[in-house]
Amino acid sequence: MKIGIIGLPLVGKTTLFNLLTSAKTATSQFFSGRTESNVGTATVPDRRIDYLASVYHPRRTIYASIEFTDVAGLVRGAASGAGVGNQFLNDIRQVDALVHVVRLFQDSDVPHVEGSLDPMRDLDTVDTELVFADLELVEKRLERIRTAKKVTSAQQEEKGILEKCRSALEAGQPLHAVEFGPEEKNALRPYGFLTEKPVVLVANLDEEQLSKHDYPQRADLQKWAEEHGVPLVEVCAKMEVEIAELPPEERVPFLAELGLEEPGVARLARAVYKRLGLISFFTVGEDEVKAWTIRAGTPAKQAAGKIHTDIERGFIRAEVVAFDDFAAAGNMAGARDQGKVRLEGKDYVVADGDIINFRFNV
Ligand SMILES: Nc1nc2c(ncn2[C@@H]2O[C@H](COP(=O)(O)OP(=O)(O)OP(=O)(O)O)[C@@H](O)[C@H]2O)c(=O)[nH]1
Ligand SMILES: [Mg+2]
Repeated sequence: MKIGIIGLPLVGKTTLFNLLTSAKTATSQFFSGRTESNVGTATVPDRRIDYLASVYHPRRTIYASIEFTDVAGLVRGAASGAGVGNQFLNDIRQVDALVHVVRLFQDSDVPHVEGSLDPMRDLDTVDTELVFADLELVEKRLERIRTAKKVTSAQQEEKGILEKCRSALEAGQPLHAVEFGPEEKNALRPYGFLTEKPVVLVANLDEEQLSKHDYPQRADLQKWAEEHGVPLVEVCAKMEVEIAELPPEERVPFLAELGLEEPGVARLARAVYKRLGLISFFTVGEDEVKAWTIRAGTPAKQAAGKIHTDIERGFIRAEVVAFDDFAAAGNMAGARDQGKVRLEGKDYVVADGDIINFRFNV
């Protein structure tokens, strides 16, 4: 899975990126003018995998992972060239979701691009720039069709869809708010329109705000998030980077002091999974304990295809035990004795936390 990190300049995007991917990319204290993107992989923490690894002592323990791309900051007017423009957005056209970082932290050493703290305004500024960026792409494509020597019937159809996009975007409407049929959706996919992508909102707080559970416009942000079906995750990126640099056994008490039960990456990953309708199932053994990411609602046979197409093709049955049942029994033999290991057929809908052994025939 791929995720792009967006927001105004100097809101803590790269700090969050470093936190998520354990990278050490330099952060900026002034407008840097840099436009290169940072790409890195985050491991998705999962206590269930920790537990399974403690039972099996496998040679390899493989957590789910997410690839993050951290881009430059978008400023008001970026579409007309302000700041460093918006061409860098092309680096995140193919991501599955966006993490939008808004600044809440107060720090007189770090200038705010708009001169004052106002997360609702900032949210809107960035969203507006995304609309402009998509509109630019639509117009470029329409222009290409208009100037083509010969317009194919496929292009004619595409033109209709693009015009529908254009009128929505011109009205300031993001594409996720437009009704598209399944075929239209397919036709739009290769473009990677940014306003079509699911969003997770990250409020980057300072320590004081986090410990007080309060910050400017909190209620407005929560209301906005709820109305838009967008998860809101509160982090203190800078503090959490510092905590992540401590030896593992010292991290928990520091997080607890901030009122956090687990690191930001775990909370963010959960929000992303939920927003995208993703779940995990596990495969276990002495060789490997591994988490697999699938869409909720995926049938067993198709889930097997995640592991290998041979397993999907030769699918016979799935031996399934729910993680909680496994943990209550302590091991597979115990779960079996308690009758918790089920045999499921190809249409069984895999549940989050299922431990699965696929039986197949090649
Ligand atoms: N006080 C405080 N400072 C922070 C926090 N998060 C980031 N910063 C600081 O803000 C500055 C900008 O952070 P970056 O992570 O580089 O921000 P950015 O959004 O990537 O900035 P651009 O790439 O220039 O758009 C750095 O000096 C960070 O140390 C925070 O939670 N609290
Ligand atoms: Mg940055």
